[in-house]
Amino acid sequence: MKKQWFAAGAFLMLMLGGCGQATQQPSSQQVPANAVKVHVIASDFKWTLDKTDFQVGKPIDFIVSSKEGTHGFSIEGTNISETVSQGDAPVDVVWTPKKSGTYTIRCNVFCGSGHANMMTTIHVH
Ligand SMILES: [Cu+2]
Repeated sequence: MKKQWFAAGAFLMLMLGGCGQATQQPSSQQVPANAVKVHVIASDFKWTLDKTDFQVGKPIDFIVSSKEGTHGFSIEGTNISETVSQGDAPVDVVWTPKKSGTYTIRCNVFCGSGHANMMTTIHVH
């Protein structure tokens, strides 16, 4: 009986460990109330954003979805990386820029002939 409880405990620890890792994913981040919302739509082979100018220190909530294929939403120079597939619910990706400048959003999941050029820029002021 004791052995079974130990096994159950070990299993629970593994589950909790897995959840701990999952919370580091942008998709499960809490979206701050003051975040600026921007809709991002991935398609073959471009990004469509309804906003491209942002402010230093103000959280951005990228609401990312794909209307065509599977793509990787990443921002160069950051650890932001999220895979989105056609048919999936939109994913919240929260990023707070610390420095002004021009940032490149790039696809980091191979998606076909136009993959290498699947990028766009945003501006942080
Ligand atoms: Cu791609």
